[in-house]
Amino acid sequence: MEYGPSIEDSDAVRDWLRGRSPFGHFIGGKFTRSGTTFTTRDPSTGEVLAEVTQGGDQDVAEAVRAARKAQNKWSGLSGTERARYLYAIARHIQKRERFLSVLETLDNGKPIRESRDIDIPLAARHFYHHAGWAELRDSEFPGHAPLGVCGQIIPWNFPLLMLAWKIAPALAAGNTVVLKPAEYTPLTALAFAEICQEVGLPAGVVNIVTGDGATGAALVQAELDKIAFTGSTEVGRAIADSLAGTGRKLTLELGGKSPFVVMDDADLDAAVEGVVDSIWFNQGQVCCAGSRILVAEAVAERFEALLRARMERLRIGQPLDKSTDIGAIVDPVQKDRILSICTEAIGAGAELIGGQQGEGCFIAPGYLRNIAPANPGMQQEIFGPIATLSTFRTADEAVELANNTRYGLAGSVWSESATVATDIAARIKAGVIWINCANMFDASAPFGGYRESGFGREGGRAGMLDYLSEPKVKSARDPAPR
Ligand code: TXE
Repeated sequence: MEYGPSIEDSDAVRDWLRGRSPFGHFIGGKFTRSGTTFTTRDPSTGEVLAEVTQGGDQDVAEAVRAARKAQNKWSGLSGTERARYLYAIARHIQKRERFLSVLETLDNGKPIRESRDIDIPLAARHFYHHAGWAELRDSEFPGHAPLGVCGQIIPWNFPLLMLAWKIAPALAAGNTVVLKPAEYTPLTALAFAEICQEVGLPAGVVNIVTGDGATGAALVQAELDKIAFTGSTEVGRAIADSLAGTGRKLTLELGGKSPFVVMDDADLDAAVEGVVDSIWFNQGQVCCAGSRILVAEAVAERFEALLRARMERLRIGQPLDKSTDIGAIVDPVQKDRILSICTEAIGAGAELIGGQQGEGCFIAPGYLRNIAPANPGMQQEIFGPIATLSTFRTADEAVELANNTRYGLAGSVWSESATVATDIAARIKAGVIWINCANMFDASAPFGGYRESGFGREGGRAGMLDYLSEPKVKSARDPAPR
């Protein structure tokens, strides 16, 4: 028997889509009638998958009202009762794992191995983890209260997983939510809405409004208690500006240009495999991708030869094929963005190895070499399967290059010496540093950035605090306990 989703499973998903398209929003526990719609496509073929409703101010207002109405009751449930819903959601995600991974791959273009082994299991894991926090809220965070109604705007690179990162902690803390998925990938969020119905989640606790940036902007302006945004630095900055002075809580998880530092004593085979996991995972459309490879000059030639050989063995192809390593870029607009940064980088003197553009939304993996620190390819987030490769001579130089960025989301260090690795790791300014591994996630490990990568944390205790109010301090005049 074959393990995991196969191409045949896509028939069941297509039937599901045909039965529901055009999709409405999910507000107050029900799907609304569809309105003006937009199309979502399979980027690997251009096939239309479904029509989805473009949310306007009215839809957003209705969703916020539904969330507001549900909030007191939800927050007033005991931790155990809230946890029971989160456990049920986690189990239902697992039950529909095959279906959700095929749906995610169709809508996003990512290889099925990744949706099956990473996106969907981690989404379930996030709900399991936060079910625990729901039970512990009152004992672990005495004096804190839920914030109220949270608006959540998510990107298209990990659609269901980013939804889980946002919704699970919000609900565990006792908030209700209005979430807007990205316009390229709204489908797993709508399947998730069905899961909310299946587990009998009280109406209005989770609301999903689909649409583009204008819908997101309408959500930011609505009567909310918090906005949690993951997306581009530009939009994050605009949101922060528009909320200035409103006193509303905001967390931003933005772009990155994370360093991947290979010291001269590193296990080079392992480091090359790390590059595959880091920049060629999800076609490089990963906020914490190790997109700047910095390698010690003494081993650079050997490392590059290994890297090139490994890169040439990666299989580009149909995302639903289980042997595919590199699937499709999410949309032609994103593909053009990637190519235009590469062209700029080449114009500024860099040499591109690999990175050929294919038909449709495909780009082969590649890297830019002979690239100066100020080259736009070194400074801008390419958000595609193209890394940069440069060398350093000393540890200090490695740290200086690693920190030569406006971002500060993640990084990784490769060395066989724990002393060397931890010393470098401590000096890199980033929210997460991995040693001898990359892109490792766990629901209990807080994730988030510094500088232009944003602020706030998702996951674990720190992530819970971002969905709770500041603690109420007991006044000195309170009577002493007897
Ligand atoms: O992002 P946008 P795009 C980076 C990456 C990528 C670039 C552009 O470099 O190439 O951003 O991608 C919603 N008010 N990242 O254009 O526009 C939008 O509908 C409120 C890194 O897709 O930021 C979607 O739901 N919301 C990133 C979400 O914001 C608005 C992941 C993200 O879209 C809005 C994605 C507005 N004015 C892109 N405009 C990461 N950190 O992982 C758009 N949106």
